[in-house]
Amino acid sequence: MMRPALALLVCSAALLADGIPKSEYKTRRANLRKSLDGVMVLFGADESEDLHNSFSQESNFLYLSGWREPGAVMMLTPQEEIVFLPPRNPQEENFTGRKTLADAPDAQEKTGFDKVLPRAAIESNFLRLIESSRRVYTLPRDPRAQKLKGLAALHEQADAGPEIARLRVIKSPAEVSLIEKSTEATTPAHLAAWKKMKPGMFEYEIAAAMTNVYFERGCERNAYAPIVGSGPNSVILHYMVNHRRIDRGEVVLMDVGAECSDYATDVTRTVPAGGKFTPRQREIYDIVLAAQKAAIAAIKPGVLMRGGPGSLQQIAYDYINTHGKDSHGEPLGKYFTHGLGHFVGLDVHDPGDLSLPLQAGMVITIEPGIYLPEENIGVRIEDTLLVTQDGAKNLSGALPREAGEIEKLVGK
Ligand SMILES: [Mn+2]
Repeated sequence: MMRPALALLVCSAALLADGIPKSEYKTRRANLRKSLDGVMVLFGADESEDLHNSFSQESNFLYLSGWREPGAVMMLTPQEEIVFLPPRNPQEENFTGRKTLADAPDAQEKTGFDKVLPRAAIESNFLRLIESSRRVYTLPRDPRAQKLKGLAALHEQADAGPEIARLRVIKSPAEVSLIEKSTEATTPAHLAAWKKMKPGMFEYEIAAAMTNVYFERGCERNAYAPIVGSGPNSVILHYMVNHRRIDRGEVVLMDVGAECSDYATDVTRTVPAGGKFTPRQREIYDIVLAAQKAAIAAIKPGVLMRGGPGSLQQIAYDYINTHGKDSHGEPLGKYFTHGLGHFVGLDVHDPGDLSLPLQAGMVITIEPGIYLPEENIGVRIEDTLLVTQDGAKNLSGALPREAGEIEKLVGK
């Protein structure tokens, strides 16, 4: 009696290994192909000898195919879609395992492409497809596209990136749940760090305590190198060395997020190392928090992230610039030294045009900060949010932000 149920379970797990149904990839390609005026060529990531990082598929390629084997190439036109797979390389397979071949009987089913050809057929198919095309779309920074572009010297050259980003900025329900999964694994990571935090610990110990939590929950990567900056390091925006010993009386800024099933999240909190903010730290903290709340409250479709009055960036900046002073009595706006946020998805800094009005289905961060090098105080508070029809859903909202709540949890 057990067997049929078990078989069903195994089968659905295989189809939905990453949570995105195969049919969704096909729909994404169909939507992209409709907007093309020519042929798009995309190169997937190649097998690399870099032992520092595990194989990671190029994110546009992954978005359009879900394909996780190295060395693939795709060509898309309004009429056709083809994926090209590399030939067998026994030497490489020794190290990294068997790969799917273009003539494998299940190649179509596995890739989701009706046409699967060997890489040797790239040039002939490209020449065939450009005959009836006006434009050739490639990722301009990809050196592997140069040779094909040379074969289409008289065609108009276009950047594939923005075309794909137009789709990538709006997340499907399946994508939102994967970002939620990464975020839900990141929340307890931050809480674990607060619990463990005490003066005398090293930044890397805190980073390890955090990443352990989400790796144990099945997340395969950090969404970005963990940032744990104490005292003077809290004012360095992308501090990733994590080698300093945390001192009493300092703030510790933790910008740490998981990547689970290829989707990132991005969460920052700043806490007092000894469990209690000094009055000055608390003053700065509360200004950053209020600026973040003001920006989040203003999120809705149609609002601008940046550029112009009424934009979220302006709302956060204005709050910071009209509250508190630096040690010279000057306003604090100039210490908010970076953008208010960015898109999050397959990449932690997901592509997309941040100057366009927000739309429901976008996932963004809101991360104001104040960095005062003269006082060794850096505070950033960052959440990952889904833009909804009438506002926003804070996906990392389960992680406390109020100074009083944080103080109750640090070192306990
Ligand atoms: Mn961020």
